[in-house]
Amino acid sequence: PATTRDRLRVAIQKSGRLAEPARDLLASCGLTWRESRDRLFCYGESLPVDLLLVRDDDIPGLIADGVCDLGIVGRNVLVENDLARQHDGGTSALKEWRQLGWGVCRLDIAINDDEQWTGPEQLAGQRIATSFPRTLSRWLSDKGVSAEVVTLSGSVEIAPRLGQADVVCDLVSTGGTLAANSLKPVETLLHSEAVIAGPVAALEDGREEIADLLLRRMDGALRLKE
Ligand code: PRT
Ligand code: ZN
Repeated sequence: PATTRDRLRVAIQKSGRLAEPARDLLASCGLTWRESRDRLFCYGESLPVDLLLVRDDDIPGLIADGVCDLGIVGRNVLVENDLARQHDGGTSALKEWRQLGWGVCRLDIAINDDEQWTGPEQLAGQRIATSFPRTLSRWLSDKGVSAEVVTLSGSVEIAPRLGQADVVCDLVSTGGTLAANSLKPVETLLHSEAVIAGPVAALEDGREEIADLLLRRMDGALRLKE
């Protein structure tokens, strides 16, 4: 990095499922902050820890590029980005520093609920809609199955009804959304939860010390919740 940075920068989701629990967790570590007018940046007052409020999909890239030091993100997003990076010839730049135990969900294959499931080979030649193409492709190649991956950014569960796909690969928590779309889960590709993502390498310019302090407090806060 061209410039030194002596404050820790943590990326969290601006709005969505992980936004509030992430802020609650940081607040339980004694963090207070001042929000910028545009609500994209929070300046840490009680500790030298600033927050960047972004889309969850942007979090791995921000850490990999060194713009942020840590992030709170679903494992599903971290894995997908990591596979994309490997696909582009890069190496894994990120790892999970902590598992947070909330934001729990699965990445599942789901088929029409009136169909029988005999196993992954049944997917051969089928069109599978997903927002996680790399994770799905890796799973398919692990299973030795050749299928067509249809990448959609949202509303994956209605793709079969729209004729865009035969099968879906989507995040599931209660299963209510699948059921409402006459789909049933048949295989799990990934068990996910919110994690603290950070670089594989150590932080620089004294930020490692701040991160240690924050993570120690976080461990305390997470233990209290158990
Ligand atoms: O705007 P931004 O890009 O930041 O947000 P997003 O829309 O991409 O993400 P968001 O807020 O929906 O989810 C953030 C993270 O929450 C995900 O990456 C997961 O790690 C985690 N998570 C946990 C979930 C779910 N549970 C979940 N159920 N993410 C999405 N869902 C969706 C799922 O895609 C499906 O549409 O909820 C529906 C299924 O829920 P059930 O309960 O009916 O099974
Ligand atoms: Zn997203």
